[in-house]
Amino acid sequence: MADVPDLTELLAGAPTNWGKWGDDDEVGALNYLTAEEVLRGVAHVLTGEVFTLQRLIGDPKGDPVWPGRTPAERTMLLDESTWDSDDAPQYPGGLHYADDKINAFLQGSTQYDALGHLWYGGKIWNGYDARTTVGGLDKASVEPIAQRGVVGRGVLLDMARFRGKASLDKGETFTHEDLLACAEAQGHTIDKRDVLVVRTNFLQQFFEQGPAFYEGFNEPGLVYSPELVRWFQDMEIPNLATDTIANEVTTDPNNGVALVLHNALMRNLGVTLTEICDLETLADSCAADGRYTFLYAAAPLKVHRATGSPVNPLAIK
Ligand code: UVW
Repeated sequence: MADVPDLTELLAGAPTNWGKWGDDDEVGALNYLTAEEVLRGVAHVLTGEVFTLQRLIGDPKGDPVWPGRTPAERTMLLDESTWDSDDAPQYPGGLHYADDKINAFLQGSTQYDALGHLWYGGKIWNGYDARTTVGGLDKASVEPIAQRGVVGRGVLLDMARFRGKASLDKGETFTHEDLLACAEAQGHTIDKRDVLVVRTNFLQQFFEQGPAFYEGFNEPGLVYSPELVRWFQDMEIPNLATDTIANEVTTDPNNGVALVLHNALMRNLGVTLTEICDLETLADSCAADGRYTFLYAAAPLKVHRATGSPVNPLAIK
């Protein structure tokens, strides 16, 4: 990989939003989602239909995760069989109850990335020292994102339908120009401060292929260019949500670097990333009624110092 550039080299001189919201900011471009933006989103609620965008944790069909991570495991701790035992606790009145717990990657399932989740060159979002991640994120964890919530106007960009495919292919790329063309074909614009929700349906291949899905792992998605980064900055995009595991083409075909946009958008511009969404029911609805805009609302869990959090985002039409 000798000729693969380092991210420091590739993104030298790339724009950042560091300092834009103060030296102590931890939520980045979510600052764009003001009360006015919430009301702009609410104006797109016309029928009251609610779509939940989380994948099922513990889905018997499987649980796609980034290579090296494992799917969440749910363990039953108390159930009716527990209460047959002589050692079972007794509660007045004959109370029985069931308890369980999950052991889950906070970067697994449908999730929000904290802005400090990844980095290059020893600095995370806003210029904080990457040593602040040791033992847990002291800066730019998911906690302040969860504290404020994420609400605004969402737009679905159905790249799979736009390209006339059931799902995009391994390593297939698209640009912000393609997102704009997709929106135009869908009959709407992408406006400043929209939450972008991009459908590839690539994870259909996970459910069809099983473990073979991970061979030569290279998800489709947006691909880095200086113009794309400038567009995200100028459009003040607060949040990019997709139905892939990592929101962008895994390995940039132009330079061989992994997850360039996590760095160019999240670390540098403070754009939050929402991954592994299930957009199928929402996409069918949008295709049927021709309405691709909605109120987007998400409340990641408040987990102290965490790199991310499971979430069940809502799209309300
Ligand atoms: C990595 O952390 C590598 O990816 P993601 O943000 O998709 O969890």
